[in-house]
Amino acid sequence: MKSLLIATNNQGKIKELHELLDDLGIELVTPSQIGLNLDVPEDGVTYAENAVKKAVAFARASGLISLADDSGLEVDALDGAPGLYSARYGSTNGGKLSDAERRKYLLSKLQGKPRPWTARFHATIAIATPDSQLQITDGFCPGEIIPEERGTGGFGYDPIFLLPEVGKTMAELDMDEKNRLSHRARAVMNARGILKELFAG
Ligand code: ITT
Repeated sequence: MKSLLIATNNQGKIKELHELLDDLGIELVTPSQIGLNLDVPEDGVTYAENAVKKAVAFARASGLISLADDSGLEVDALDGAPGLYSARYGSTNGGKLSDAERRKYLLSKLQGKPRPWTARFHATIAIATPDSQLQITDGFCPGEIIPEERGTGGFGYDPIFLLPEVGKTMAELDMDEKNRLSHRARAVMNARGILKELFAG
């Protein structure tokens, strides 16, 4: 059976993608499981460009069909920041902040700005074959940033991202709920059909 490479080094994404794709009956492998240590520069100007760069680089290096996710948090009061730079937000040449430090940094940027701090998560999924056939899907999840952390699930900005209709932060959702509502879940919904076709033959 051919395998699908989950082309990410983010453990939070790996967990969610497993839950979202395991029922397809396709064997999922991670870069570390196949001994692949690849750090792809994310210098594109769109999520799609970065997702494609990651998917293509991993597919070429592994010889496997590869699925990459490029995602970010867009906060209206910050003109869409951190957006494409969500993973590196607040980082300096001295190093990358932890998830908790980045949440603190984001909240410091919002101090004094009127609430609600409306925001959305955006995920773009790119699927690449080793010969560089490409497919792209997108998903969004609207919500708002809150000043106090709530919940311990998920990763990244989840504890300060409230889904007003549910009354919970992303970090208060269990995995099933997050995987029904999240930007990543919505992007994967559309990717599932593409994967079924690619792995059917
Ligand atoms: P890979 O490139 O290896 O996939 P990464 O963490 O660098 O891992 P991105 O460049 O796509 O991934 O950065 C996305 C960042 O956006 C991520 O590090 C989080 O800070 C944030 N983010 C994305 N999806 C999220 C989610 O579901 N919950 C919380 N934060 C999220």
